Amino acid sequence: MDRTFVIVKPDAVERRLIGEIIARLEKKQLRVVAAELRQIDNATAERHYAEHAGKPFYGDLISFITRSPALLLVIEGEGDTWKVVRNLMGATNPKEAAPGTIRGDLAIEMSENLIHGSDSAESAEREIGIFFPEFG
Ligand code: D4T
Repeated sequence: MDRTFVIVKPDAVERRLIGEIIARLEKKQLRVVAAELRQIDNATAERHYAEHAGKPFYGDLISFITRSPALLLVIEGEGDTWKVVRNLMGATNPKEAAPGTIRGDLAIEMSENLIHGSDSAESAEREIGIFFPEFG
């Protein structure tokens, strides 16, 4: 089985979109194999977003991802699961995300784009290790 890591971000939880987002993943025949509603602490957010440290949007990104609870998910599929999830998510900028994708249908601002999904098999392994060490 092939796993990836997803965050249903604070904006999605605040907007009552947990069900809508999980439904889209499940309809694609992906499985939820771990789930936890957790307010991400600063140290964990900084570890997760280390690649963005120093960028102009970094401070706002850390404030956003830690501002209220997020739903952390490990998602399982038959292969290339990270890619399947990224395709369902749509482009990072919701204004450019295709209709039919989660961001294309449900988001409008880059800073509030509802969902994170690992961008490679290596990232998936790293991120599952950060958020669900017992799965590592
Ligand atoms: P995440 O990591 O949240 O799944 O988003 P992406 O993988 O699609 O995009 P990313 O890593 O490039 O960006 C991380 C996060 O930062 C926000 N962001 C990004 C922002 O607010 N302004 C920006 O200019 C960029 C590039 C959105 C997603």
